[in-house]
Amino acid sequence: MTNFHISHGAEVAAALRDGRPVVALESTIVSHGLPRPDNLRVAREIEQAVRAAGAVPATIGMVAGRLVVGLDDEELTRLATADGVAKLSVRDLAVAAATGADGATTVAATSAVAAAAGIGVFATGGLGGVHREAAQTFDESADLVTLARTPIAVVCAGVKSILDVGATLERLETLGVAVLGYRTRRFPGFYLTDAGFDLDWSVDSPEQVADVLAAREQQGVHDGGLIVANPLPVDEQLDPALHDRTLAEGLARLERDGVTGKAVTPFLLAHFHSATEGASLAVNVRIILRNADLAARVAVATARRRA
Ligand code: PSU
Ligand code: MN
Repeated sequence: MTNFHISHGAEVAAALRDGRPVVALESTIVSHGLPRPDNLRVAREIEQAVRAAGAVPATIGMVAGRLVVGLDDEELTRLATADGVAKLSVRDLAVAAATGADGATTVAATSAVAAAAGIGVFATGGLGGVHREAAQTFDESADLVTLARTPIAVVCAGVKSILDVGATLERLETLGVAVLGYRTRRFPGFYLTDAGFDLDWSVDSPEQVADVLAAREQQGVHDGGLIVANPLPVDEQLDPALHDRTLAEGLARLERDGVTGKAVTPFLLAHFHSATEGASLAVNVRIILRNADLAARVAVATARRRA
């Protein structure tokens, strides 16, 4: 019978066996979220940022039907450069494996696979969420429902303003996903430091996030995700006027071109990257590297607690 088990990169397998800190990373950001050719360079820089902070990076993706936790450089290059890499959410994983596809995992799929592999911390840029017009389209990212049932801490810079941020926060509350601001009580808006909404909780250090994770385990109430929202400093955010202009234009194009379903998010991200002539890319990279660093420090603090 064909073997559909998860494959582990050698370094990730050794780290998990020895209880050393590991940080999961997603591949949709690489294949569908960042423009080529920068995407491959950035994917490597993210892994480097995790290493620099003392953890082992485990980028997750699917290569010819093989679900890999800890892609090697050749596999990462393939997902960054090949044509026809599918965007895989949780529901797609088994179908893609059975049909031998190449695929990049979203936040939802990466979280589910990471948790199954025993990884408790995940770094990304922005989460998916409730899209604008969702009352008509029902377009809500599977990231939200997946985080409701997946025990993992996700370090991100909130959600992009391409989404309905208020509705996304309401859904996270309903779904039982805790949202902690990292040194802030305001929910970040990815390119923007502040998306305009208050948070109930703020944590000040990686150790405090590790305490929250330990408390959940000791309480026995830990089947869901935990979001650590890490904002960019104000002086590093995208110029708000440029942001607002680009967003309005992107939403108009979306409607004009009739883009729907899983193509919506990559379409809007690509619009930002081309319309801002690289400004949004630079901000995006900065966000991911900061999140990779913080996630690695959370993983280190968690591993120390367990040692
Ligand atoms: N938001 C971003 N950048 C991204 C994504 C979201 O700011 O690259 C990607 C993530 O992989 C996320 C996915 O899980 O898009 C959400 O897509 P959808 O809205 O189709 O669920
Ligand atoms: Mn969607």
